[in-house]
This record gives sequence, structure tokens and C-alpha cells, in this order.
Amino acid sequence: MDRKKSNELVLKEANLERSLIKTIRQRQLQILGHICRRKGLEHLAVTGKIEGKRIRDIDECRGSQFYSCPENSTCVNTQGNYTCDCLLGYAKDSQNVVCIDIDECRGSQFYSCPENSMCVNTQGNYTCDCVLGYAKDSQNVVCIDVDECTDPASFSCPANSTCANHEGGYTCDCEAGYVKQNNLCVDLVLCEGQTCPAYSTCAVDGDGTSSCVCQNGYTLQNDTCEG
Ligand SMILES: [Ca+2]
Ligand SMILES: [Ca+2]
Repeated sequence: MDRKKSNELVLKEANLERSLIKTIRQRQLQILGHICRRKGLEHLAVTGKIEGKRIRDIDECRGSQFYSCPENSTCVNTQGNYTCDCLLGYAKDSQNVVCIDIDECRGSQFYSCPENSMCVNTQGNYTCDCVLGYAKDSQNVVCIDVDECTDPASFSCPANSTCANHEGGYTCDCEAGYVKQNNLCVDLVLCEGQTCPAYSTCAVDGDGTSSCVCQNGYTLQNDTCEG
């Protein structure tokens, strides 16, 4: 009888002790949480694991359930929290909330483009595109002159002229016996001896004859070119 009663008493006391320990631990956690919150470590108080008397930081970035970062940013773990740092080529907007593309081409400190190329902004980066008359070399690094004269589709020259390549472009040089007038190569013989009024030049017409053509900005009035 006494022995049975004694067992019940022992059990009762043990349960009481467990309950007491549980209460004490809960109270400890509450105090710990309070301290963490006061030190600005709310997140740690919620997700941190207690190891003895120390609090171990949770690496939120290892589990997508712990963090939420906007587009074009990456999670960076910190002690007791995490930050969302913008990816390379992006920066926080004026509200310091989302990461927006940096227009590198707007500031020479952001980009470096080789000679004969220009900066073109892209999402998260920029490219250096060759200016007109140039194309990337075989290594796709620097911009070198295009020899337009080697490709008929790349140049347009009038009759009686030949294409001549130059750095960054090309010219149409008149063949022997022809001279350049109004971007056409006219026959020296046909215009030879022909007198043209002021502000006009001799030009060979399509039918093989010659005539006087007023210069740009002048019109023919009473056989004279007037501006
Ligand atoms: Ca950019
Ligand atoms: Ca060229």
C-alpha cells in the first residue's frame, strides 16, 4: 500500500518537475526572444536554433522558404538576417526597393569600348558595336575597316568610276578621261569647250549629250543659274 502510494507520488513529482522544466525553458525562450528583438534581431529570434546558451544564425539563402528577393537580385546571408544584393549590372532604384538595369553608356566611368565602336546598353550589361564602315575582327574584339569594294552589295558607284576603299568608308574615283561633277563622272571630251553660266557645271546626259546643270541651291532662270 505504502509502496504503491510512494510510486504514485514519485510519478506525480516527476511530472511536476517536467512541467516545471518546460515552463522554465519557455520562459527562457521568451526572454531570449525579447533580447533578440531589442537588438534588432527579430528574424533570428524566430528562425534561429538555440544551441546551449548560444544562438546559431540561419542561412536563409540556402532555403527558398526563408527568403524573398526581387528580380535581378541575389540573397546574401548576414548574422541574424539576410539582404538582397543587386546582380552585376543592376542597381537599386530611387526607392531602394527593386534592382534596375544600369545604363552604362550614360557615364564613361561605367564602360570601356575600343576605337571605332560605340556603347550600346543592354539588360544587365552593355555591348560595343562597331560604327558604320567598321566590323569586328576575326577575334571579335576590335573594330577594323570594312573593305566595301570587295562586296558589290556594300558600295554604289556611278558609271565610269571605280570603288576605292578608305579607312571607315570608300570613294568612287572617276576613270581616266572622266571628271567628277555632281557626284557623276562626266566625259571630259563631251564637256570640253562647252561654256556654262555661273553656278553651273557641264554634265553628260543619259543620251550621250552634254548640258549645263545648276549647282545645288540654284535654279535655271533665263539661261542663268540664280540662287
Ligand atoms: Ca545595362
Ligand atoms: Ca572601308
